[in-house]
Amino acid sequence: MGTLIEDGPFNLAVVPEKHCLAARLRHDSFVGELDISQVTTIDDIDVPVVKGDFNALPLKVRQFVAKTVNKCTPRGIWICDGSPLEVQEIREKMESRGQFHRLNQQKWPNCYVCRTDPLDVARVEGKTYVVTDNRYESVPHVKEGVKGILGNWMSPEQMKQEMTGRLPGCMKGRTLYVIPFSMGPVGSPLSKIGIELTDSNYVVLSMFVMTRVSPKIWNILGDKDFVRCVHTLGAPRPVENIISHWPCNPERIIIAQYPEDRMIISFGSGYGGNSLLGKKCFALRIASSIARDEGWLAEHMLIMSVTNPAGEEKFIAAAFPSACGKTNMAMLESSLPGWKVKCVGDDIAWMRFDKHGRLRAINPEAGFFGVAPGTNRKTNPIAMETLKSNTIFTNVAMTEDGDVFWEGLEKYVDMSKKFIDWKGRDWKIGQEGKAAHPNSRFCSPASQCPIIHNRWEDPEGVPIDAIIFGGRRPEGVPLVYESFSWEHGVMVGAALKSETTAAAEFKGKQIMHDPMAMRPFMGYNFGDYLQHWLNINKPDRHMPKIFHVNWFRLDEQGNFMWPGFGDNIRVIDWICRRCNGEEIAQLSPIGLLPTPGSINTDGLDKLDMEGLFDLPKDYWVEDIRETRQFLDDQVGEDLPTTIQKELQQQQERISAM
Ligand code: OXD
Ligand code: MN
Repeated sequence: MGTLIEDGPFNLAVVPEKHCLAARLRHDSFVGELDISQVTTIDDIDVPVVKGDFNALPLKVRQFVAKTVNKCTPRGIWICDGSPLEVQEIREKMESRGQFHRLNQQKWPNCYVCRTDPLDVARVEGKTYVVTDNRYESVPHVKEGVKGILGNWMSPEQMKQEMTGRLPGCMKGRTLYVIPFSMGPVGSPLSKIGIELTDSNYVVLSMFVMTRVSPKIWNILGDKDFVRCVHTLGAPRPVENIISHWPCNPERIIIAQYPEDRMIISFGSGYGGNSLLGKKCFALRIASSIARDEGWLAEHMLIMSVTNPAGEEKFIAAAFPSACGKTNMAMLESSLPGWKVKCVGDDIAWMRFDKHGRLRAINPEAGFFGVAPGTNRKTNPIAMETLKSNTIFTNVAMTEDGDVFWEGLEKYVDMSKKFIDWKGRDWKIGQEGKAAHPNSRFCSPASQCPIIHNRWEDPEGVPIDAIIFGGRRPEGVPLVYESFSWEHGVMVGAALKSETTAAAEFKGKQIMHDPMAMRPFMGYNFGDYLQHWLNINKPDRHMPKIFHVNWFRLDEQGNFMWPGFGDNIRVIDWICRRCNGEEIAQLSPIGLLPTPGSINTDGLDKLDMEGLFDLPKDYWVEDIRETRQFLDDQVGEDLPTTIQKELQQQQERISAM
């Protein structure tokens, strides 16, 4: 039995009973001794409210706060309103405590640098768990003896133990901030509400940028459900040996997603995706699970629009593993005259079909949390414009006179100045070690992006014409190919691989599988996820075409074969023309390749186009063998038969090459 819910203007979805609110909140591992059903006013809890009106909050929020307060024992409660005044107040406090370093305010208005403990610099995938009663709700049946890499599962009982060992008193001496936020435009039928409780003021200011924080949330909440997010640095006061004024507890980090309860508890890290819970934890892990139940998609994808010189606009959603240049692509500056690119989002897409069968996408976020190193006026001039004001920089370097610096800006900053590196030490060019951490970030409001699409907050979403998968593939993989069908495209996504980057805890360069670019962000069994992708293909829907791109192929000397960046528009042009049905594609064993000359290379220095599309047989024989093995090992019996068939057929085509 399910419950019929209205999920936006387009669809009615049947939500399985177990995912309805009344049946949920079973795994509440931090319920304390307090009987929360008794909490109705501030008099029922012991902790003072420093800011805001606790009694005016919806009852279920009061109870959620009360539970957390009871367990984590902060010294006060601060109910955020996200106003400029509040930002200023918190910022000033952070500056006076040495947590924020002011940049030259003439040049960088309202911009600050924050430095973290060097042990807290990236997402910690190994300590991130999906918690469900049944293990196979969360992760696939891996082959015996294989370590699964498509998510980590923990039982509610074990997670309760883990949390019981961590949460009691974990906010002692700190303020608990209550952040009401919307993922997606406030009030849009495609949006979802979250409440994050955190003891980190850095998280508060970053959430103000990355999500829509507003007291309006209390009014629209009504009897709607919300995603419960609890974040703690895990560093109760007094703390000894705080490094860079960044309290955290790296040895004890644990991040728990409870999809059945729509709840997140994150302990020990203040950094990025570990602590800004609206981002990866909610908008991908929890949302992908909600999306499965409600018949839509929550994906690790940028959203952009391109308009050709004839004025025809297309919207594209593109999935690339972390730090493969999604932000650069979303803000591409066309090298071809007459093309216009507009950005809707750079990291996450929520997509669902409307009643006309068009796939509509919104960007649930309100800001960019972009990797700084490598960003400059050549690689991403639009990002450089975007981050000029109201930006929180984390783990970048500074110059003595309040400029920011990171690797990639050498040509744009006076290198004779004195520098302070991301650890706060003196630094100069040529010395060993990087000035900025490779995963250092800028956190900037999306509204400041000079090419933000005027429909980026359209509550209806934008209509997606093409879906692109891509990764860093130094060898063997052509610049672009198109899938034969939706099913083949899902297989192409499932087979996605890329060279590892600094966004997570991995060391060294290696080609890693990152199916659908969702490996670190899966909220439920990856086999079921692929089946969900297959299921959404219905005869009355306009299914977008699916493509794969690789900007990163190297020649024998180790040089990039394709100029990339603004010239990627040439590939996008081909993709758009394919969406219009132009006959500019030819069959190959792995998909449809551009016919010779169909990619516009006018004005480019001589390129080895043949080399860019070469399919070395040995490479592909091994690639498909390895991919099948990977999916067999990792997804096992959960791999949909349709995908198994697609893999089999691809292998046969490659063998016959
Ligand atoms: C990100 C990531 O920060 O994917 O967007 O790691
Ligand atoms: Mn990302």
